[in-house]
Amino acid sequence: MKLEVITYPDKRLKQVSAEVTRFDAQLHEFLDAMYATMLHANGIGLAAIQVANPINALIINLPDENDEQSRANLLEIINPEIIASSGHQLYQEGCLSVPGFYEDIERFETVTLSYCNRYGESCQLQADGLLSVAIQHEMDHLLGKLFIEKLSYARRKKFEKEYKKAQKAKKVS
Ligand code: Y12
Ligand code: CO
Repeated sequence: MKLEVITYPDKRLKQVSAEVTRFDAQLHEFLDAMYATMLHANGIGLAAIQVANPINALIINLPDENDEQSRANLLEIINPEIIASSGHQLYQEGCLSVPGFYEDIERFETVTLSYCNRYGESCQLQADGLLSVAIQHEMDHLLGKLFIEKLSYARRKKFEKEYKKAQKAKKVS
């Protein structure tokens, strides 16, 4: 099943997500629907809030060396917490909830994460590079934050103007 990805400036994206307490069939069905939705939209990461479900769940599926995404590489991350971080990196980010806009954002280079998998089992993961960026980007969604909130004042103003113009053009076409 495919779900609707909600887009900026939808206020639901500002909600703070709640802890997941039930690791049951309903959660598994929802995670499967998130994956189908993300692949259909050509995404590599998606937080539950982006499909209007404010729970602490996110998925990440980075392409492999052949530029292909597969379920074998799917990370399902529930109730995540960053327990260590170090360094800094700049990466050009995009978001399915902010279509058509990409910008360099500063993030930690390396993060260590504790989280649960879909069965409620405790897991730990250390990530750097693109995976680290994706984790930090998706975890911001769980706090109701979008990457555009990290832009400078001038860049944000320019974004708002360009985004509104693009939205208007989409409506008439
Ligand atoms: C690095 C930076 C950010 C993330 C978060 C996950 N972001 C995405 O998965 C973004 C996907 C995306 C896909 C788009 O659609 C196509 O390219 C066809 C897109 O373009 C439009 O919407 C026009 C924008 C973003 C992970 C790692
Ligand atoms: Co996003």
